Amino acid sequence: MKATIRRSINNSYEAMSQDGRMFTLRIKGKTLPVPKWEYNPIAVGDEVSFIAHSDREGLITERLERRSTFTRFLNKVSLNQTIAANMDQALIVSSVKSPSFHPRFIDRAIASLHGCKVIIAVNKRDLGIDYERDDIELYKALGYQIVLVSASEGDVSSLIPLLKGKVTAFIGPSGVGKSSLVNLITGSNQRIGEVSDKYNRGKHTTNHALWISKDDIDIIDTPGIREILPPLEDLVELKESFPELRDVRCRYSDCLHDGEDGCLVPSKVEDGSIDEGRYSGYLTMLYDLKSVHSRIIRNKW
Ligand SMILES: Nc1nc2c(ncn2[C@@H]2O[C@H](COP(=O)(O)OP(=O)(O)OP(=O)(O)O)[C@@H](O)[C@H]2O)c(=O)[nH]1
Ligand SMILES: [Mg+2]
Ligand SMILES: [Zn+2]
Repeated sequence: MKATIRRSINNSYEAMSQDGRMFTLRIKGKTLPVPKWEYNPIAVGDEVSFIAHSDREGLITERLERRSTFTRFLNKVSLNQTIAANMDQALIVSSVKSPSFHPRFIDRAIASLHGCKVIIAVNKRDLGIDYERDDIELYKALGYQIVLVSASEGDVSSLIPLLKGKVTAFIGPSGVGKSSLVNLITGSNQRIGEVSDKYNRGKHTTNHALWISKDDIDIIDTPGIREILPPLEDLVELKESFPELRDVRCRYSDCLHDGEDGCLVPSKVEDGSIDEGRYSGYLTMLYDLKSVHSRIIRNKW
C-alpha cells in the first residue's frame, strides 16, 4: 500500500493511506535504502510504500521518488535535512517589525526549494509597512507572487485562493506567524509562541513539521529556521535561484559573478538594474557554500 507522511515523531510516522485511513508507520529493519548523506530518511509530505500489520499500523519499505523538496545543508553534521517534500508550492512567510522583514532569508529559502512554485507572504501588515515596501516591489518585479496578510486581524483573503486545491509548505523564521496563519486558515489549534523582546525573534514554538488539511487546502507547517544553506555541490547552480543573475551573458557562461574577467554584473549593480542587497546576499551565500561545498553531496530532488 501507499501513504503520505503527515507527521513524524521520533522514529514513528503518522501517514494517510491512499484510501484515506490513518496509520502509524515505522521503518522496516530500522533503515531505508536512502543515501547516507541524508539527515532524515523521511520528511512530511513523503510518499511511501508500506506493509500493513493491522488496520492502524505498518512498516515502511520504500520512500517513493520526490517531486519537490525543501532541503538545507546542516553544517555541523555535514548532512542534508529535508524539511518538507512533494508540496506543489512553498509559501515563504516573513513578517514586518517583529521579527523584522528579512529579504536575505527569502533568497536563501528560494535557493533551497526545488520542483515547486514559490509564493512570498508578508505577515503582520497590521504593524505597518514602510521601508519594506521597496523590497516588496522588487520581488514583484522579479516575477514572484507576494501577498500581504495579517493573521491577527484575520486578513488572509488574498492568500486563500492561492492555497485551494494545492499542497503548500509554510516556511520561514521563527515568530513570523506561520502557525497563526495555519490556525486561522484551517481552524486548527497549534501552539503559538511569543516573539522575544530581547532578540526580536520567535522562540521556536513549532518543533516538527505537520500536515494540516481543511476542505481542499493542504498545508505543511514547519518549524522556524534560522540557518539555511542550500545543498548545492556545483556553485554555478546558485545563480539559477536569482532570475536577475541567471540570464546575464558574461564572457564565460559559468561565470559566478564574483570578480571574473568580463563579468557584466558589477556594472548592472552600479546602474541599479540589479539590486545591491540581493547581489551581496548572493555573494555571501556563494562564500558560505564555497567554504563547505567539498562536504556537500547533493540529493537528487
Ligand atoms: N501583530 C501581529 N502579530 C502576529 C500576527 N501573526 C502572528 N502574530 C504573533 O506572532 C507570534 C508568533 O506567532 P507563531 O504563529 O507562533 O509564529 P511561527 O512562525 O509559527 O513560529 P515558530 O513556530 O517558532 O516557527 C505570536 O505572538 C503571534 O500572536 C499578525 O498578523 N500580527
Ligand atoms: Mg509555528
Ligand atoms: Zn558574471
